[in-house]
Amino acid sequence: MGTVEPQVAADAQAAVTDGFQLVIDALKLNGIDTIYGLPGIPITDLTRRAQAEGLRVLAFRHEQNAGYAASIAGFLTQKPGICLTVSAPGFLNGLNALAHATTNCFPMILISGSSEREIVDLQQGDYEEMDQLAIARPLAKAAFRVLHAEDIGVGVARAIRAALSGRPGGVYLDLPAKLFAQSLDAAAGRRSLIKVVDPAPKQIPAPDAVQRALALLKGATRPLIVLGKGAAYAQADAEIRALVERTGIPYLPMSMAKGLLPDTHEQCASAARSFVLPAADVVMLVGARLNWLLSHGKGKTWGGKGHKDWGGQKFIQVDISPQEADSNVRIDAPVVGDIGSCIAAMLAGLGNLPKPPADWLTAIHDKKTANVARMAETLAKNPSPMNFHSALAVVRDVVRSNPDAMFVNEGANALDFTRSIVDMYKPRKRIDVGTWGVMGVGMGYCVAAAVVTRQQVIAVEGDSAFGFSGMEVETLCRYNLPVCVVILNNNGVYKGTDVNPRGGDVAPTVFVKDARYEKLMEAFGGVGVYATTPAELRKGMEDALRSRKPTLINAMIDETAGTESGRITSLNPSAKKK
Ligand code: ADP
Ligand code: TZD
Repeated sequence: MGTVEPQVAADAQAAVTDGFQLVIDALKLNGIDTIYGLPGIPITDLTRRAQAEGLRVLAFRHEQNAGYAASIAGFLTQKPGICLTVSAPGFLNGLNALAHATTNCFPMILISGSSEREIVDLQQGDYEEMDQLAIARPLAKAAFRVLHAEDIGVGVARAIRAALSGRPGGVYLDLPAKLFAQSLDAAAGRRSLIKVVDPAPKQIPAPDAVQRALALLKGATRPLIVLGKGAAYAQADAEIRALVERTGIPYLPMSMAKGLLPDTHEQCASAARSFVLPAADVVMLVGARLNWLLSHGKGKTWGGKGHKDWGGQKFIQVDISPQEADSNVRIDAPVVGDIGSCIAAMLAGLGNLPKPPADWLTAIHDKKTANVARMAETLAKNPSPMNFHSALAVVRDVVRSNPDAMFVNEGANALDFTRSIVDMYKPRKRIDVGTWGVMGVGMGYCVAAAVVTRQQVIAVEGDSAFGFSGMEVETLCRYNLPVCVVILNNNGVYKGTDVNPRGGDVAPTVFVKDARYEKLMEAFGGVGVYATTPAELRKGMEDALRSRKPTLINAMIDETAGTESGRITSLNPSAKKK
């Protein structure tokens, strides 16, 4: 498609508008300023014209990464992240991220161009023919198609409202090719647009639900608060901090809730997780689901006898979704509403709640102290070759000195060790594999984190994890983003030591040994660093943060380090048999 820029200016004054223009106008009217996408038929001109109209259009090398960027932009901003793709294959590439957004409760809109409806529906073999709406629907919170230019305003408004209201999620918006060229009287076009009013209305909890929860807390002798990424998303940081500090209840942050209060906070029980979960008598979940990441609220993790047995805890669950309670175990006090309103209501009703009994706090404190001391010993070692711990001791220091930096993390061991070793100090700094434990979010997240927050970004990546989005280092360089990628390179998936007993091909978990990932970054003008010692890693990271140049540090670590599947070996059927 040829460039249409002169046309843009002409149309601005003209009495007619078209589908392209109305999509852009509808997004702008609703405060959307960034599109993450990949051009091609039929949306190439949409990307050009959006850019000409002042939207930031970030083009990726693969739609999946654009989609992950959009999803995390939604999490960070409470505005739906927009991913724009071409039809069929581009749409399918973006679909993974759409499902990811829905699963993780991130607001996102996947907008895909699609082929001619008449041909698609008769299955006559159109260019990139696919019934995209039907395919997206089960993976999205909502899915819409717009056939007429005068309905674009409604379509965009419905997509925004669906993505943001209640439990946020991924929304699909199907825009057939024909739509873009349709023209419409400009005044009628303007009238057809909708500026969404109050897209995520406050949901005030019922007073009796709040009372029920407070009564449970009052009767608790070993209370615990679990903060999830819903709490981070809600941006109710002051209320959450006030509740934790006024009640004096120990809290456990889930991975992406780390930093909501600093991980170094005296009430943080992360370093005593395996002690507090089974020992607690009343657990208040705030924006966290009792899914696999919390062992479904039962079993040995929670002090149950067998793997499906209830541990005896009473649960309070603060969540915007009324359907979430009882999904795994009985919830004694569901508090349904948005977290800001729920926590504010609880604070208002708190009265003079006594602090938790001293023996509970002392027991946690002692466990923490012992575990932290043990970890400090491990971190102080300086083995050769470098291992996860000696490398992450460096990362921990650098993050402590740069608490505003965004932090992206994926891998198996590279994820689990990092989560427990690297403290977060501020809300919504840590973004990672989320509810699915998915590999591939890395570079997409880096782009969005840099663009949305304008802060430095540090990414700690397993070598396998990095590979899923590695080509986007070109994107980092193209937009000159201040991203420092650290690959903890142990030559394979989990580790690099598997051997094929029959000889021939290497084992499925093994990669090229000593792969020089840093050269990938150099190929596009960024800085590559090959680091074999903690000192080299530290220098590489500090230089990257100082220069703000896209940097990739290939941190070579012991290929025997790590365990199969990291900390979730128990979920791995073959490992279980062993
Ligand atoms: P984690 O993985 O950190 O444990 P989950 O993704 O399992 O967190 O849970 C997040 C929960 O937060 C979801 O159940 C979702 O409905 C809820 N949630 C998201 N946003 C809000 C909000 N603004 N107010 C209340 N609950 C929210
Ligand atoms: N594919 C996708 C999309 N997500 C996944 N989670 C996996 C495959 C399976 N998988 C994991 O769960 S972790 C992982 C894979 C392939 C990579 C682990 O290796 P790594 O990290 O190099 O990234 P460590 O530090 O060596 O464990």
